[in-house]
Amino acid sequence: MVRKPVILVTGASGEVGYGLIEQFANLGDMDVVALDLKELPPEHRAMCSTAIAGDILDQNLLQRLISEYEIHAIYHLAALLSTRAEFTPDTAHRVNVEGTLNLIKLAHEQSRWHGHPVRFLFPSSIAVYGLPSVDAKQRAGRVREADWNLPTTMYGCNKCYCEQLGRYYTSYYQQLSAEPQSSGVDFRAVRFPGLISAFTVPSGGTSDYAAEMIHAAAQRLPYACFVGKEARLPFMVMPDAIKALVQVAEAPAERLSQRVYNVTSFSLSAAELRDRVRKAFPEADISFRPDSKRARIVDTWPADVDDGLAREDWDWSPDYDVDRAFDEYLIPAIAQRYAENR
Ligand code: AKB
Repeated sequence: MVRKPVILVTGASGEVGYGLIEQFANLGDMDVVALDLKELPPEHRAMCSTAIAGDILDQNLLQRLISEYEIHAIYHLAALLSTRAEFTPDTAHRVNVEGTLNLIKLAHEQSRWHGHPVRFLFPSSIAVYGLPSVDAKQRAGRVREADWNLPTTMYGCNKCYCEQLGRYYTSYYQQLSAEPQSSGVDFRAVRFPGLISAFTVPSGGTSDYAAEMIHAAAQRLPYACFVGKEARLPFMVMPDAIKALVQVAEAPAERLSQRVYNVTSFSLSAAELRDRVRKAFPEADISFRPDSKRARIVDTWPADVDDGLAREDWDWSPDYDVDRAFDEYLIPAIAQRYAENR
């Protein structure tokens, strides 16, 4: 039985999933198998060679993927985000950790079958960081990958552990065996800052206030921000997130000095964000009603990150700085989206 060479995208019905599937459709030279608990909407299903509604914890489904497809790359996007994971930590562990290990093992198995390394792309997060106080956060400035890996959320712990699992499978798998062999897993992770899309609104995250504020203003809905005015985070718009994943995937392995990279575009306080939204939507009713517990999570995440290694090792640079992000991508697309609905 001839197995079809494909790329597997898990969490395909999520924000990053849509963007990635569209990118591959534009590139047009890859067969994509999309996997998500939720059915893909028809327009995205049409862009994939196969769209499967299924669970990454379902061993029968994973065995089926192994027998039916020759998978050369896995974009493993399926995950419960930080706020949601705090309410269901056990489920978060199962999905975020056991699910990821299932897919890493699938990559290993696939590589054994077709004899080529399987590129495993993993969206990690600034949630792996844990700054002990707002003062420490201010002093830390642009945080490097090796600093402050002290996550304070289940999601952050999950991402941190999975980064280490990926490093282990890539470089140390079965190191005690008589003839150690490569696992065939070529793990590459980017630590995403808060992501903002013009076409989807996030759910279950703690950096979601940024997208929520913009989308609410465009719909002329009042928005009470759950963090304080001074809360600062690094952000990136969705096209740059897709660019980072595809670019690190294409980087020659010999150029990678490590397997986990910071990437970012701009850093904004919630007040600066409000000002930019108000510039586009002067009538916007934006208030600040901090949720102390969620706001504390944001206070433990860095105000900015140092993505110098990504720039050095695989020529990373975002296409959208803060001005382009708002003036050329977010505001025009979001304003049009809701104007059409009015
Ligand atoms: C979240 O808020 O959970 C995510 C993230 C920062 O990884 N958006």
